[in-house]
Amino acid sequence: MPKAFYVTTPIYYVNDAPHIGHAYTTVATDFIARWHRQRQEDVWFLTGTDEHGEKVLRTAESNGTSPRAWADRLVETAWKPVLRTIDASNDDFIRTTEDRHVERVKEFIQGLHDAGEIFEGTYEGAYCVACEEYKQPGDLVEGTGDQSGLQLCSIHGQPVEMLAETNYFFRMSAYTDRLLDFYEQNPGFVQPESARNEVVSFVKQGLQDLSISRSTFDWGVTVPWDPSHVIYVWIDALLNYATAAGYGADREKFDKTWPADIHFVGKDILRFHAVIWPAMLMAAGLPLPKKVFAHGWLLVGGEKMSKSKLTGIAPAQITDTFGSDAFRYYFLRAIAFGNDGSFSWEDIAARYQAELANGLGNLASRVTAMVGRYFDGVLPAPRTDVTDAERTLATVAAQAAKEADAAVDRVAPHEALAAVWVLVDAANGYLTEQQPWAVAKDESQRERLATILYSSAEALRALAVLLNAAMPKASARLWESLGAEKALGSLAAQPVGDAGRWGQLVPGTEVTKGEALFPRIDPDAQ
Ligand code: ME8
Repeated sequence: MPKAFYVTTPIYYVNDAPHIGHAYTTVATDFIARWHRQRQEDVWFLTGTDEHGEKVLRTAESNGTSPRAWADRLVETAWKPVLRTIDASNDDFIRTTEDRHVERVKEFIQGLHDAGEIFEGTYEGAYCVACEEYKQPGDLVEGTGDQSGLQLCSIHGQPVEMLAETNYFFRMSAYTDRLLDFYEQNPGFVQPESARNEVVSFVKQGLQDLSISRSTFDWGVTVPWDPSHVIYVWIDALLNYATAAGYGADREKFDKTWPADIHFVGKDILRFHAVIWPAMLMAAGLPLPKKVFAHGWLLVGGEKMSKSKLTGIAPAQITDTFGSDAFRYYFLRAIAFGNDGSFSWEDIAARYQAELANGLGNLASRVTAMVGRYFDGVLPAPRTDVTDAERTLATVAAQAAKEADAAVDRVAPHEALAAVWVLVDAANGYLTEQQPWAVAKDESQRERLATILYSSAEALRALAVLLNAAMPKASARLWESLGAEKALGSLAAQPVGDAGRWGQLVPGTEVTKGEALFPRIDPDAQ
């Protein structure tokens, strides 16, 4: 049985509603999932919510409700709907409060206990509730102003709390060398390079044992051998990737999906995924994920978005104006994946106008309108007068397909889209040079006109296939307007590796202009 290509997003905390930072990770994961499906691979794409722990508990309490009721509300009114807003094609959605997760987490932890990987001990240290993590002195900064004299978490800028607890610990220190060997033998495990370097130098300092239970509150998975403790939320959360894949419950599904091919995460949670998670899996004797990719921060006004600072933007604020395709395109194209990137309304509006409306949209409407006007909406056959201009366009299409596919293997969506845009620009340039509207005036040039329009339609066909992962709605509409469904089958069934093969559209097919792919935006709407 061939293994499915398995990709994940983090499971997000339900303490608040999603903003564009969360949507960014999910869109990138979705793009990679859809691209692999377009390669005709079997893909399994998981997302979900992280519902236990002190952070969610405190939020629920301050809203005068139970954590369970709070989580139910946020999942149904915010986290699941946002997936539709951004057109995510996830195959499953896991909640850490579901039985299928809770029961398997208990079994996993019991297994580590039975294997002697867990011991009882005490720990005293600085805890950041926003991170749900004990902090090392190097992770803290001195407060200033109102907060002077306080130690702050360097990620959240909030004061840490001193905690002292008798807890259960995982012997993570025993995994320092094994992890370093693993990173050495699997140089692509942590990406990008900067993230890998950070992880390796962190582990080289030597790992401490990890506190994996809490006894000061009870919102979590009960420790099976000691019901007065709940399992530390991060241990519980990381296991979602296994429990959703059928670990301990569905052997066939687990064998088909495990291990994950890429865990997509933001750089804030890199260490959990690249250090703690593989150590847990080593202790349990399970195969390790193939890759953890940590992307950068999405910045608004130069700062990391934060709900508390009110810089958090809900995805629907953007999709209501620009649509989900433009949302996806913008974040995938404008930010070099792995680096920090800034969002601004001016930037998305400018790209929408230049690249989507004027670039791709205009190309599609010009070509389909001319087939309508000059050939009664029936795709003409190319003739024998093929020139270098057509040959060049065909070569550009083949090159775009090849380069985009290679960029996806490097987990570089921005490079994949840049490669595809070379074809958008080339096709627009081809029309400008060939001037089919002028050629149409000369009745003796009907054959030339047929060749130009067939070739332009072929570029659009290739674009529909190559853009389906980034902009599924626009690509489906383009496919429909080319009449390609009848002649070539569904868009989903077009292998991406074949997108650049020239001459697939069948002459005689009905072509329709349809609505603009990217309509003009009312400048006052933002
Ligand atoms: O950490 N820029 O959940 P979380 C880019 N439950 N990405 C951002 C972002 C920003 N400004 N803000 C958030 C958790 N993200 C845990 C995960 S996984 C087993 C458990 C994205 O709700 C980014 O992917 O705090 C980041 O890692 C994630 O949201 C954190 O989501």
